[in-house]
Amino acid sequence: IATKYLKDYQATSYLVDTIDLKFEIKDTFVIVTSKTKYQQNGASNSLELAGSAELKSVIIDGNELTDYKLADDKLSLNNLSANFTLEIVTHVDAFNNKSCMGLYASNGNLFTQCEPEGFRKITYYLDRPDVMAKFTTTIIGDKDLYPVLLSNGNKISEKTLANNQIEVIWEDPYKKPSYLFALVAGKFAFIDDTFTTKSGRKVKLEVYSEAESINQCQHCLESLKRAMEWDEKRFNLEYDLDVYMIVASGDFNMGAMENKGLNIFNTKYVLAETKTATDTDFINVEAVVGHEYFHNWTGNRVTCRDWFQLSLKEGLTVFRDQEFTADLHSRTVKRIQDVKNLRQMQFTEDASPLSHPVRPESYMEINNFYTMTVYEKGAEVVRMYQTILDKEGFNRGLALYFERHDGYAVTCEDFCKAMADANKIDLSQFMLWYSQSGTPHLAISDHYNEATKEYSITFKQSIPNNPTAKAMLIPVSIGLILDNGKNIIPDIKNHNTIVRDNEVILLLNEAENTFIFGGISEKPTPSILRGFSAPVIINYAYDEKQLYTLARHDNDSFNRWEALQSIYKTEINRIYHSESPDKFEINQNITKIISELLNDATIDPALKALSINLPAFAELSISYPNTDVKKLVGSIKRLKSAIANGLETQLLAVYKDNQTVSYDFNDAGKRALKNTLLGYLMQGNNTGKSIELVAAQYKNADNMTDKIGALSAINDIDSPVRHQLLDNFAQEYANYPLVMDKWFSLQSQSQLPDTIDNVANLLNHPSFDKENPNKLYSLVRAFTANPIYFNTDAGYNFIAEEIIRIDSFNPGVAGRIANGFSSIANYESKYQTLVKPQLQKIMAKENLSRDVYEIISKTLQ
Ligand code: BAL
Ligand code: ZN
Repeated sequence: IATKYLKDYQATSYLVDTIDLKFEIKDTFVIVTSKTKYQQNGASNSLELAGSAELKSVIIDGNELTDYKLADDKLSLNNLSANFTLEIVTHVDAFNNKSCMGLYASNGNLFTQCEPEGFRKITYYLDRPDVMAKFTTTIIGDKDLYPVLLSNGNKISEKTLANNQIEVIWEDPYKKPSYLFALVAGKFAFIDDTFTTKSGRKVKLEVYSEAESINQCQHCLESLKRAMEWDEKRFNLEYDLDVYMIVASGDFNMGAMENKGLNIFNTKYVLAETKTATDTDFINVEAVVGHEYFHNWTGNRVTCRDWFQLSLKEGLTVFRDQEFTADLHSRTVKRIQDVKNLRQMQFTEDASPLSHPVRPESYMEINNFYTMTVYEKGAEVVRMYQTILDKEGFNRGLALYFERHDGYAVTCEDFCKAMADANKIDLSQFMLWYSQSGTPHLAISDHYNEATKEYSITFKQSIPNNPTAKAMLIPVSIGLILDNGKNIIPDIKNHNTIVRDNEVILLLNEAENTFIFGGISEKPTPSILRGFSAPVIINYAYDEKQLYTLARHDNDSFNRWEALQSIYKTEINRIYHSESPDKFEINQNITKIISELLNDATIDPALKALSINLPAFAELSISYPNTDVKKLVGSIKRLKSAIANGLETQLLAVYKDNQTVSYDFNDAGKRALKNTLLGYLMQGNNTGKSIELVAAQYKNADNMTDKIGALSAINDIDSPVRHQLLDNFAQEYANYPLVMDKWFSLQSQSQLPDTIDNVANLLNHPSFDKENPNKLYSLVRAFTANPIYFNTDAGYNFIAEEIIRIDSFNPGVAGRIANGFSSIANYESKYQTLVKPQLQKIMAKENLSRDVYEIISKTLQ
């Protein structure tokens, strides 16, 4: 299997002016006719087009060609003129396509997914992002089967033909690469509204879904309006077509897709109403609607030159959606959630055999690079520009980026250069964030000079799994705190620092940097990496007293949370290394500070919930070389039950105080706190009483958050109540596929001993669908995050068999599940011994996809 390299990039020998597509939907297949105008670009008069659909005819400037070369999914054309029109007819087997890539059917409706390389499954084309063209799309289908026919841009004609057929023509006035092409055909209901842009243009907004779920679409439509308004206010970016459409599909590999003017979404990120969606679902729908909308500028108007640059649009757009959520809800809560996610998913990826830079230098299958590193670390990289340049400077850079590159396919250098030029600074060292893989570590030491009243702090940067890495530009936001809890704004003596409002940012740029602060009356406690100003791991030997000072007095709310996390991590580490973890007596200062926190009326309940949440196994495991999986899971559990027993009365009282009367989304924080506390109480000794609480909460719940909260709390407890509630839930929501996904996920996460058998049996549950991506993610992929049961012979075998089964119809989903094997490299060697034959079995599968081959072969290395 060939590897593609960034260094080999070459422009194409021809470019495309226009492409006219015609889709004729027949009973068992779709006839696609593409008429493309090509124009020479350089000296070569040969052209290679990517494609894998059944090729029926090739016509160049009206003359049928018969001696074309078709091999390895490529159509080669030679001796071409400088300008010519190529007409290609293909037959697309859309109704049997289970890969959810290209043109495929889902529940009788037709959808496309072209990013990154799905367009080649439809016709033969220069299917790469640097070939941008104007698209016109004609769709012809049966009026009863396909009353709704949609594509990108504006609808320019609709008419009825003979034999009950309708024909609709769409024209997209903006040039775009093929990955942004979309088509939808079928029976849908829709809701609509309008949005008037800041320059007064009235835009039609439409959300489509199957009729039975259209009453769950209003939140999506409202979220779209909020996103449009926010992007105008925050970044001065306005929508550019007459209509914006979102269509929900129940079969979709990703979350959603930003096709120009016609977003296609996984139902998971469209449908949301209180009875069936949790508070988190509501926030996620809003965030994903925002994300796809924001792509209209960052991705569509300015796109990527090649797929190595994927983070150019994804990192930037994730940053934009994170800011959208932060501006609309709690900024601190959002930041903490994003950092938790980064640590659990991206830091682990970066510590695994699949570690790669934000801009990878090579790939076998680009589908494998829609990763946490490209998306989430990419977003952190964009955030650092803003941290260094401030909001105004960042906005100036972004404006220059659009001024220079609107309508073009560009690179990460172009983005960096726009930021640098707009602010007249040199950011060349910053580019290392795109090319160096691995999480940087900062070893930090400090010194206080009593005589001079100077405090100095030294940072040594390194990337442990990338020893040749060069020193990067790392912005470290810092504060100093005195023993009495006072936060001081220090007088800084170095040049490479930024002092802005109440913030001091140190710019690390060498293997070792020292910063000196004057006028400090006593040895302070440093509050380092405020707001998580860079995606790094810091190592500073805080003593216990310092951590409690930070947890109580740091002005930076993120670092108050972070100090508590460090307190928990220290304790978990002590338990892990103790003689008998089961009997370990925990430090009473922990229960004391949690008690204080819960009593503090000034702290918002959502933040309280996050503050008492212990760090997850995935996040901790990377700092335990040769992780003893069971011991680490047990150590976290031990801390949790000790807190539950130590504070039982108070936890119960706060649980009761945070009951909500009738559902209001604004009480989400209270629900988060209440459900976190219920989870704690269930881990305590008073199991009987806690089970009663769970049963009562489940019974009285008027919203999905509280139902799931109750089920999660009892999910690891072997009690008949657990079975009753799960059965009751399955009956009530049998007709709600997204809700059943939660039910499958819960069971795949359970720590009860029958979990593996149960998960395997659930594949045959009537609500399960062995070919549906959401179902496979909720049960099979979710199981790879169950540390105790996935990491067993039977667990590895189950996942390997599923990967082999799924790979034959949906390599994209199989590849995503295969990722679950990568973290094992950090565990005790017995796990590697167990998993190896399973990985070899996958490698031996006939016709193994590129997707799975690449992931498993790298994991095996
Ligand atoms: N472009 C793929 C889906 C997304 O990131 O929006
Ligand atoms: Zn995206």
